[in-house]
Amino acid sequence: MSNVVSLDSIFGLGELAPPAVMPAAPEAASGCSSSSCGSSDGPADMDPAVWEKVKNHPCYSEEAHHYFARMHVAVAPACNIQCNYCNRKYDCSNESRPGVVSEKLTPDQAIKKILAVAQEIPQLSVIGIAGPGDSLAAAGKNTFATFEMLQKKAPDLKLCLSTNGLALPDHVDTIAQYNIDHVTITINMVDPEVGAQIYPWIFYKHKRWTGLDAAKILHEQQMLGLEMLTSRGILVKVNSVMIPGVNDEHLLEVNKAVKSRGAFLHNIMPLISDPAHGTYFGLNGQRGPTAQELKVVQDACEGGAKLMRHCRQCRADAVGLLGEDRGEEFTADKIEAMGFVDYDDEARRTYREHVESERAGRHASKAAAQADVRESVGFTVDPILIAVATKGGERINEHFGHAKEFQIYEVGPSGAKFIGHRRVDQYCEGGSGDVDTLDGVLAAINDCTAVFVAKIGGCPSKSLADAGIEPVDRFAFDYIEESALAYFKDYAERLGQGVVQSRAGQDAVIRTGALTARRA
Ligand code: CLF
Ligand code: SF4
Repeated sequence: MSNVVSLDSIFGLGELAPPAVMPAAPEAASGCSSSSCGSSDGPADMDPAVWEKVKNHPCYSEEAHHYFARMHVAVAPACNIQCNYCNRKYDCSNESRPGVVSEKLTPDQAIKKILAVAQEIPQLSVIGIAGPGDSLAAAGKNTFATFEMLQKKAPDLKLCLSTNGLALPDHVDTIAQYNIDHVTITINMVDPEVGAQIYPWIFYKHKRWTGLDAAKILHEQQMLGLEMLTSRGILVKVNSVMIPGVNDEHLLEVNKAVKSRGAFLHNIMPLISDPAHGTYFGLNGQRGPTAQELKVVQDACEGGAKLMRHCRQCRADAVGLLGEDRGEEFTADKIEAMGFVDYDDEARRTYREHVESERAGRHASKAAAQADVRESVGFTVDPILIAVATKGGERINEHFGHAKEFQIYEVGPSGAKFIGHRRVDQYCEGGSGDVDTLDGVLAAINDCTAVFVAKIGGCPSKSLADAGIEPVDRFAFDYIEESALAYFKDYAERLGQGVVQSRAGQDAVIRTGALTARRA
């Protein structure tokens, strides 16, 4: 496979008409724009040094996740705590979906794999270590051995790690020493009473602790580790698993506590719970939240620590853009067959230059589209949700029947804001659609007013329309946010005429099954 660097060829944009001409930028934009909310902050909203660190990191910048890929290397098999949502036979739920066993790697194998993947995927910008256990258990030996080598072999790749935080204070100096600029801590509580319902035990200072004692130690270590990292200028993202009835309301307090200690982002993720995973929660009927329950908690946290809403809860050996997993292209035997791969960053550099120039133009066109809506619609119409079929590049460039996830945007007078994604099974396999699968898609986007696609057949179009969700293909291959705002303007007009109805109050199902999306 060659190293393709054009955005058009990477995202398959060239097969269709060029995007519509975007409106000119207004002379001045004010108020909350889509690029000034949450993790979608842009260069105008932050310190230039921080922007440099996050602009190509798909998890730390919502905008970057449309363009850049991450790769996890599963070098950390051990764990020092037990979470009630984890079954140790499977991957770490902190940064991955349980239920799929990883191919565990030694640091040497990991480096070989990273160099091979970096040559094949020019979008690759970040290497993360997120399990399958805890990256800092067992003294973080494999984690740091991998990063030490990687720093020398491929210095253009950002280093990122994820931890439950128990051992974090012991390793902050090493993290700083290896220039690991991005650290995720999973913090599900700041009250040990809540923690005791999530963690049956921890292993700390050569001893197993249970109950409130365990939760208290974990909490103190997490807070200390967070403070130590942020005081050194290391960007910290906090992941929280939302467990209805256990910590859902409590997450507001978590948000405040991590904000006051300097966390850069807060990522509230839905609990993945299924008896088939064999977890304590799964076996005891603990459910995960619905889409609207998750959104209510996330919305309540707005104004506190900035929220990340584009997490895909990826596997500990995930490879590719968020929302896709190209891991099967890079199994150990395939890497072996590729032979020795040397470091070469030319394709990645060229790709980053393309992205940089494309993104610069986008900020103005988004602001212009938003100003147009604000002027013509005002704040008289409530925001709506739309689902988008996309392969990346911030464009509507996926067919309805090929989508394995839909990106969800909230669109209104304040702009178009990415608020999440919904995994689905692919409706069309081998040229024909499956009715049962379509029911699953409808359930996943049931709170949306419209679904934006590059193309859609007559049959699913009718089912969507019957369910009250408008299929929209007139923006095929255009940019998402500008198209969403143009649609909202038209929707507001039709709503005023009584031609369409509001879908306020609908809820949708978050699918907890496997992420099996693969780039065709
Ligand atoms: Fe990996 Fe995590 Fe780094 Fe990202 S993932 S270690 S910060 S490079 Fe990203 Fe995946 Fe969500 Fe994690 S989408 S699970 S937040
Ligand atoms: Fe599982 Fe990760 Fe929790 Fe350890 S920290 S028990 S590996 S979810």
